[in-house]
Parts: sequence; C-alpha cells; structure tokens
Amino acid sequence: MPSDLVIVYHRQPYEEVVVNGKTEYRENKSPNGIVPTLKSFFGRVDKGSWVAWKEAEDPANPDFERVIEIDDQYGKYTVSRLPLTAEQVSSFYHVSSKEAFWPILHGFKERYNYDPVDWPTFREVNWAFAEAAANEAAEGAVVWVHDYNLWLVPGYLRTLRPDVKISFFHHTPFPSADMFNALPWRKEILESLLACDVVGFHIPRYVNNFVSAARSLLEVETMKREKVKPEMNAVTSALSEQSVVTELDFEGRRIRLQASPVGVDVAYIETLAASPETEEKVAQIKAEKGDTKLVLSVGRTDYTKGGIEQLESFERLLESNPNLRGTLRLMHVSVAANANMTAYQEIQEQLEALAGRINGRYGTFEYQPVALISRPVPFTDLIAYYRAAEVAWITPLADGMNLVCKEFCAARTDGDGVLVLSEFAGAAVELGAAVPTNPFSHRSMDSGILYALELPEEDRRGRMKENRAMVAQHDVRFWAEDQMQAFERNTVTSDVAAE
Ligand code: GDG
Repeated sequence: MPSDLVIVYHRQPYEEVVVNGKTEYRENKSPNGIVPTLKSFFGRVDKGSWVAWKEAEDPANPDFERVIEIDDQYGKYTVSRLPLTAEQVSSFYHVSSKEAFWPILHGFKERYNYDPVDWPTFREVNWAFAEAAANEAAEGAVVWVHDYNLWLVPGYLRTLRPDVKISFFHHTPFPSADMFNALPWRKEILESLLACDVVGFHIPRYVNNFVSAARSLLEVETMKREKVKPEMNAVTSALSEQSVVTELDFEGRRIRLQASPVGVDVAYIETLAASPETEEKVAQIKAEKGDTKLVLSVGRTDYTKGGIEQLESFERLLESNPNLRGTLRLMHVSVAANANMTAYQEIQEQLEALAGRINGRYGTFEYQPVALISRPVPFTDLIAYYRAAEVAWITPLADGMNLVCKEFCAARTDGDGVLVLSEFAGAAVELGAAVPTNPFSHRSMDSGILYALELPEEDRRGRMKENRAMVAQHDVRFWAEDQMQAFERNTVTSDVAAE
C-alpha cells in the first residue's frame, strides 16, 4: 500500500539487533533526538514510509530485505532500506558531504576539499533515494527530505513524481552566495531545492542566505517577505534578521521558505531530570566536586564546534586568575562521529594536547582542571551533569541550531545554572537571555565565562526562566508541526511589502 507520508532520512528509525541468528528491530534505546518526533507523524496518516540507507556488499543482491514493515507504538509503517556499497557511502557521505559541503555550509572555505568529490556517485546515490521515495509515495503524498547529503533528491523526485508535495529541511546553516558559490555544483543544487514546495531552515538568516544564493544564479522572484517575530530575533545574536523571505517564484512555481528552529523533547528531559536515579547521580557529582565550580561543554569533535578555542580560553582564564586554580573545573565532552576522518583526528589530537597542557600547568594530584571525555556519556548521566554544573559553555564557531544548549535549559527545572552561548549558534536568536560570547574574540570568550561565573543568583534565575520558557515554546513538536503546516501557509499575507 502506498504511503501518504514518506520521510527520507539517512539513519534507520530503529536499532537492528541479531538475536539467535534472527534480526529484531527495536526502538532506539534513547528516545532523545528528532527521530521519535518524525515517527510520531506516522500516527496521523493511513500509511507512512521511511527511506534510509543500509550498507550492502552487492546492492543488486543485498543480504537483507529491502522493504520491511514495522509495527511499534508509532503505528504501522514501512522502512525502505536502500542498499549502498561501502564505497558509495564513503564517497557521497564522508567525502562529498563532509569534506566539500560541510566546510562551506559552516563558512570554512580554507577547509574545503573539492578534489576527491565524485559527483557522478553523489548524483547516483541521490537518484536512488529519490527512486525509493517515489516507489513508496501515494498520489499527492508528502515527502519530507532531510539534510544536505540529499540535496539532489527533490529535483529527481519532481521529475519522477510531479504529483507529490516535497519538503526539504536543512539541519546545518545555509551560507550566503559568497560562500555557497564556492561549490562548483551550486546551480544544480539550487535548482533541485527550488523543485520543492517547502524549503525549511532553522532560522531566518539561513533562509535569506538561501535566497541570496538562488538570486545570484537563477531568475527567482521574491513574492513575500515577513517581519521576523521577536522570539526569533535576539539582538545579542550575530545571526539576527529583521525580515525574512517566505515565498519565492521560480519558473511559475511557488516555493514556501520556512524558518522553524529544531527543539528538544522538553517533556522527556524533564521526566529524566526528576527521576530518583538522576537525583542520586547529581548528588554524587556534587559530593565529588565539593566547593569547586563545574563548567560543562558538550559537542561532537568537529572544528565547527570551537573546542580548541574554548580550551585556549580556559587556559587563559586560569593563567590570569590564580584564584580560580583549584576552584574551577571544565568537563569537556567531545565525541567523534567520524573518527576515521583525518580532519577530525587532527582536532582530537589538538584537544588532547591542550587538555594535557592545561592539566600539566595547573593541575595537582588532587585537582585536574580539565576532564576531556572522548567517549559518549549515557544521556541519563548527561542530564545529571547538566543539573550539577554551574555553567554550560557552548561556543561553536558555526552551528545550524545546537541542541545541547536547549537540553541544558530543559534539564534545569531547579531554575538555576548559567548558559554561555556563542553568537554564531542558530539557537542564539531564540535564547536572548543566555550570556552571549563571540568565539572569534579572546576578550569576549574570556570575559563571557568570567561574567557567568560571577553572576548573582537572582540574575542567574531570571535568565534561566526566560531561556526555559523559550525552549519549552519551541520544542521538538513545535518544529515538526511548523514544518508540516508550511504547506498550508502559502496564502499568508505579509506585513512587509514584497520586493
Ligand atoms: C546537527 C547540526 C543541529 C553529544 N554528546 C553526547 C550526546 N550528544 C548529543 C547531544 C545532542 C546531540 O548529540 C548534538 O546535537 P547538536 O544540535 O548540538 O549538534 P549536531 O550533531 O551537529 O547536529 C546542529 C542539529 O543537527 C539538529 O537539527 O542543531 O546544528 O549540526 O542531542 O545531547 N549524547 C549522549 N552522550 C554524549 O556524550 N548521550
């Protein structure tokens, strides 16, 4: 039976476990993240499908069933597993997406590596995703495609199935034309995205950047522009915009552009935060740290996350404030998602060298200033650290949204704790009550963390109250609803004149 809703996402929506030689499909151990929210939409349609890839030695003859039926608490849905060889995955995902697109999306032209990109393979894999989605979709179905590694899917899908409604969501930033056009495939990518009915981004800045790139190469016309709502326009952020384009015309078709910030599952995080196990873990951490203050930093090992710049700032802090030696600790959780990629290995080595140097310079037998954690911390423990820390120090150089800062606020049901947040994280446009910091400036990084450490309780609570309200308002369900409702919004009138 064809599906009314097809989600195209790189990861499979469950864990595959082999028990006594038989494959079982289990719900992800941690219901954290956007996958459960996406699956919850299957409960609203007669039939849903999920398209993801699965590695196969011989894609023409995979050693697994291509299409399987899942029946879980979210309802019945189909998962179509696209068989790809290890070489195809490496080429389209690890090389083209991570070495060429990722640096450009985040504004790092100097890290961009064009040479190893195999564009025909990128096209081939994207075509295969589009075909799989086309096979699953019912007449007039909604197909929701996720992220830049599937950039060409909308264009191919439009050719295969002119009847379906296509929505595409970018989880990364979208850069301005000056940066985006460094990609030689720029026109092909933009034409594909303009085949969508809805193109979604986290924040208005990325929408306007997309429009600037599209206008630089194609005859697109701005049909509507709206004033940005105050809750998406914190003046402390480097990413604020006053107005945002919400509708384009391209070759006679209307395309809705939508800024919907991804949020976290506040209800789930609050339940975890209230559990006796978490309380016990928090008490244990607090007893262990005694009077020392804990600054917490969590993120993937990636140059965009600003880990090096943060450790350097922490070193300067201890250097110029001898009173902080012995009384301040930094827990820096940095987990590698792509451990075998050279760029990430280099960052890991630099983080280790810096943490070692700081501990060597300022540590004693009893006191270690930096705890560098390279292995994933269980999510339940992470919640306990969020609750036990005095400060969350989240300082990416560029970040589409950043969910860690939102998880921190959601976990602080006690109303205390200070968030220091980079002006360059998408979340900064919403979290105007965070202490802003500019990771490109030593002075701003050093004064931001010092300011947070010295903030009186009343101010801490005032800021946290505001941030928590925003995180609750823009939770993960708000994001998904907002994206899905965009199909119906093409008739909204604007209060700022169209250009
Ligand atoms: C992309 C965009 C955008 C991290 N360490 C551990 C751990 N984590 C979890 C966090 C959080 C997630 O990983 C990281 O989310 P982010 O949003 O910070 O970053 P990306 O992975 O880069 O995600 C980003 C996002 O997509 C959504 O659209 O916000 O900008 O780059 O949930 O908790 N979880 C556990 N242990 C760890 O050690 N359990």
